[in-house]
Order: sequence, then structure tokens, then C-alpha cells
Amino acid sequence: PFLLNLVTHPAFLEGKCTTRFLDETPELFQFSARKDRASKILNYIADIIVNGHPEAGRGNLKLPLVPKVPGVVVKSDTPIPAGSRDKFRELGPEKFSKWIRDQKPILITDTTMRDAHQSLFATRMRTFDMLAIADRYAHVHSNFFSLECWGGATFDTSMRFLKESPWERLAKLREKVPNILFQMLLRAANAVGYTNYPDNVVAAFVKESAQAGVDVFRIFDSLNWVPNMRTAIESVRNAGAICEAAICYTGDILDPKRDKYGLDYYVKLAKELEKLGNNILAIKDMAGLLKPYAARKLVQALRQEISIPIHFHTHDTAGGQIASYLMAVEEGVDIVDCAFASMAGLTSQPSLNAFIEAVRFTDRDPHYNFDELQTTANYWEEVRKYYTPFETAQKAASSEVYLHEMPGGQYANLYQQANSLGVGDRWYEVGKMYAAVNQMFGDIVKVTPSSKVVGDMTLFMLANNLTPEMVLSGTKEIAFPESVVEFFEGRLGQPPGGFPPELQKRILRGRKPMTDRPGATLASIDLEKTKTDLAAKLKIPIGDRELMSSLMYPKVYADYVEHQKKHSDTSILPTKVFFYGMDKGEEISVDIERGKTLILRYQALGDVQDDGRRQVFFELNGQPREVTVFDRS
Ligand code: BTN
Ligand code: 3PY
Ligand code: ZN
Repeated sequence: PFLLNLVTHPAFLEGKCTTRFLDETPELFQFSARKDRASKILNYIADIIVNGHPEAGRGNLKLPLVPKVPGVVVKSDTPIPAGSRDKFRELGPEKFSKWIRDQKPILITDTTMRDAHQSLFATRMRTFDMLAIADRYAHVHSNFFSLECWGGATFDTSMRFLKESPWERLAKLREKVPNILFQMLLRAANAVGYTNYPDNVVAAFVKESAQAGVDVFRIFDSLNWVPNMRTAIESVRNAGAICEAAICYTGDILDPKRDKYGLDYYVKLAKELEKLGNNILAIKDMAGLLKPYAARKLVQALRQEISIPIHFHTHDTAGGQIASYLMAVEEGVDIVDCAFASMAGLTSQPSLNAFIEAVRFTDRDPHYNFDELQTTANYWEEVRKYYTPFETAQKAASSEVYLHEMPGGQYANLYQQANSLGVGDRWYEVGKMYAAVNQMFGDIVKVTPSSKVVGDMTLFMLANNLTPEMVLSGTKEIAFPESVVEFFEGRLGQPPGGFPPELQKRILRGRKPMTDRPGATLASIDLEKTKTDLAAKLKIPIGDRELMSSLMYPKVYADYVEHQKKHSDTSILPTKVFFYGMDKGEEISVDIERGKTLILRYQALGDVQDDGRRQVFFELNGQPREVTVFDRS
């Protein structure tokens, strides 16, 4: 009777089974606590079958249950070869930095599991598809310098859209890949969020990330403001991890008219960062603006002025960036970022497979095996098909990026946002307006979160039919987007050359902006107390990792916890099932824990009843099971 009571209780069916509901009905809670994960997961699948995924829609992708690629399986009984991480552990950050400089072959970072999917399909790649290839990385690609597999937008989107834990992704990958360095992208004082956090939060976040398995921290500030990078740099050094500070590249050092960001500007910045004790310098070309001859000039100058290794990151948006890598290789760059061919190009990184062939038989050839690289590229090619709804409409490279300077990592996300605001069909205008907003803001470095400020303003102006003249003239009363106001308040720090004073006054309406770094005045957060409060509020145990998730994204994290309570851990479902449900007669096996496997078969779908309910018939480990969900159509 209990069982029937609960699963047919209207509040439960409507998903209103919140903690208050549990408080008010303790007898149901008794059962709910024991309610097995199988039912919760079946409830999720049934809902997707009936209502479709809120984002992926009713995709009717004719795809196998999981990506099938010949030759991709790796025998896990052979020992894992030693890799870059073993070397780092032997030497420590300082000596390891020197070791990098001593390597003749070019070193490779694979960005497929972070920047590539962030830039191509809005950061929607699931842990499931990463874990399925992780063994292969450990065994076959043990000669990579690092895997960029964490940070940037992945932290937010994994919880927000994929309903999975970024921490578990990291821990599970780490378990399978103990030999290759893991690299993350850290937004300095913005950590993995969109605004500055108190120093003690940044420090705690770095400490926890290092413990969870991050070895290399690429730290950048979205305005290239060094004072805002110090706390993050110190925290990484304290954690004994590898500290890689980035200069974010914008403009064009070869263009005499773009003298705000000239060669001297970057060299000075790099020297400052080296002095702060960084182990590696990154050239972070987030939009793919560092053209070949400019790359030669920049790397040449940096090579003369600094002695730490140089790590070059770019996006192939305009289509010519492999040439920039080759120029940089000639000038002695140490490491470059690539993505596997099927996940490369367009707004993503240059192709790893193509780059390796470009340096084959030269004195910097890393001697990677052609077939092994191809097979992994094949795997990612199959994986990508499952994310079709999140791809942009972009079919070819476009040099328009030299005009709008939009970062690759923002492109696919802004495209999604533009669509949801109903201006997706005006994408060319988005690019033009983005460029105009940048000029209006004083020509700033555009990378998360400053790029989000520019993106928000762009969509705001398009949606409200505003022109730059209307904004600048001040004749019209404008309710500026929140992120724009915060930016002009100085909450992300100070841009080179300061803010355009007139626009700043108009936006702040007489309030005084900050000129110091926000971290200097943001009050420390009592971490232990916040943990206790959060545990009481969400009624789950809260550890350091959960605390960090909540501090970065309170609402997103709370929603994620709700999802877990209602559906349990859906990250173990194959991607096809997670986004598109199941086909009739299809059978899957899911490992809900070590040694506990569920065999689920989707049998049939009942008609919609008068009250909107619908029954979905399954077989669970050979036994019939029916699940009732509301048809929301
Ligand atoms: C970027 O915009 O620079 C990186 C992509 C991050 C996109 C996420 S999705 C939810 C959140 N809201 C936004 O407007 N952007 C971020
Ligand atoms: C991020 O911060 O997410 C980026 O990719 C910046 O380039
Ligand atoms: Zn990038």
C-alpha cells in the first residue's frame, strides 16, 4: 500500500517531492529513503520517452546504444606505461618545468574533453563518453603531455545541463588515467564562475581541485589584470601543482592601428607572470586571432625574454591556425593544444592528427603512431553524433572572427543563448553587434567572464533594437543587464586603459566604481559554517567538493541535488538514453554500483489518460515494471 501511495501521490508525480513534502509526510519518507535507485532511474527514462529531453528535444537519432568503433577497446590487463605525470611526480614543479624545456619533440595537450566540446557543442559532452575511452588514453596515448579535461565552462554545464558531478568526472577519469597530466582552465579570481570570489574561496577551490586530480592549472584573468591572478597562482604553488599562467591574446600585434595590445604589452605581461613563480607560460589565443607571422614574432620575443616553457593555445575559427603552430614550433614553443581531428577545427582547436603529420619526419617529431591516433579520432567522431542538437549551424571556417573576436569557447554557448532569446536567425548581426559592443566598452580582452558581459550586452541590444548610438547618447533610459553593471562597477577587475568614463557614469548612475581588486574587500566565507547550513538546507551530507559546487553555483547545485534525489545518478546512462530515451524493445544494462547491474528493457507505452498520466512498461531484470509519468504535451 505504501508503494502505491507514494508513486501515485500527485505531488510525487508532479515532481514536487521536495524536502518539505518529505517533512510533512514522514511515513512516506521512510519508504522514499529505501526507494531503490532502479525505480528512480526508470522514472527518468520514462519521462524522457514520454516528454523528450528539455534541451535535446525529441531527437530521433538512428544511432546505436553506444558508439561503436572497431579497434578502440584496450586490454586493461597490460600494465599502464609511465607518462608525463610520473615524470612530474618524480621531479616536482620547478624541475619538471626545466625538463619540459629540455624536450626536443613538441609536446601535445589534448583538449578534446574540455575546450573542444565547449567550443563545438556548448560544453555538453557527458562523463559517460569520456570514461568509455579513458583506458585507451592511459595505454595508447601515454606520451601526451596533458589532457585538458576540466575547468572552464565544464564545471557549470555538467551540473546545469547534464545533471552530473564535475568532481566525480574528475575522480573517475583520474582512476582510469593515472599516468598523464590532467590540466584544468581556471579563471583566476573568478575560479570556474562568472564573477570574482573571496580569496579564501579561490584558495579552497584550488586545493580541492588539486586533491581531486588536477595537476596543471592554466590560470588566466579575463582582463589580463595581474593583481587579480595572484591569489590563484599562490594557491596552485601551495598545492604543489604545476602553475601555468596565461597571457590572453587579443587584437593584432602586426597591425600598427591596434596599438593598445602591441608586442610590448604582451612581453611585459609575460615577464610579470614569470616573476610570480609560474612554471609555464601560456599564450591563450581564445578567439584564434594570433595569425602565423604574428605568432612567429610573439614567440620569438617571449623566447628571448623569459626562460620558462611556452604553451600555445588557439582556436581554428578562421581556419589558418595550424600555420601559427608551425611558426611557433620553429621559434621554439614547447607545448601546443590540439583536439582529435573529428573534434577539431571551426571554433575548436587545430587538428591533433593533422598537426602530428605536419611535424612528422622533422626534428621536433614526437613519433606518435598514425593508426592509434586515427582510431581515437574515429571514436570521437562517433561520440559527436550523439550531440547533434547542440551543434552550431556553422559549416565552415570564417575569418569574420577577426572582426568580432568572439572566443571559441563562447561561440556555441552564445549561439544557444541567441536561439533561446529568439535572435538565433540573426547570427550575422550578433557578430557585428558583438564587435560594436567591444568598441563601446573601450576595446577589452574578451574571454570568460568579460566575453559573457559583451555577449549579454549584444543580445540585449539586439532583442531591444538598440544601436550603439542610442546607448552612448544617453537619450534613452536603459536597464542595463546585470553583468554589464557589475563589469562597470569593477567587479571583474580593471581593464587595460580603464573604463570609458562617460559610459561608465551612465551605467552606474552616480555610484562610485571599485578601483581595487574585488578580492581585497570581499569578506571571507566561513567554509565550515556554510557547509553545516547547506547540509541542513538540502538534507544531504556536504563535503568540501559539494561546498565548492554550491559556492560557485548555488541554484544550479541545488537543482542538481533535486535531480539526484528524484532520479538518482543518471550519469551512468548511455548518452543516447539520457538525451533521447529508448527504442521499443531496446535493452540496456547499467551498473548502478560495483557488482550491481540492472538489465532494463523498454516494452511499451500506454495511452494518455484523462488526467494526463501515461504508463510506460519496462522489464527490470526480467520482471515487468510499469512507471507512470505525466504527459506534458
Ligand atoms: C562563455 O560564455 O564565455 C563560456 C560559456 C559558458 C556558458 C554558460 S551556460 C550558462 C551560463 N550563462 C551564460 O550566459 N553563460 C554561461
Ligand atoms: C572558459 O573560461 O570557459 C574558456 O574557455 C575561456 O577561453
Ligand atoms: Zn580555448
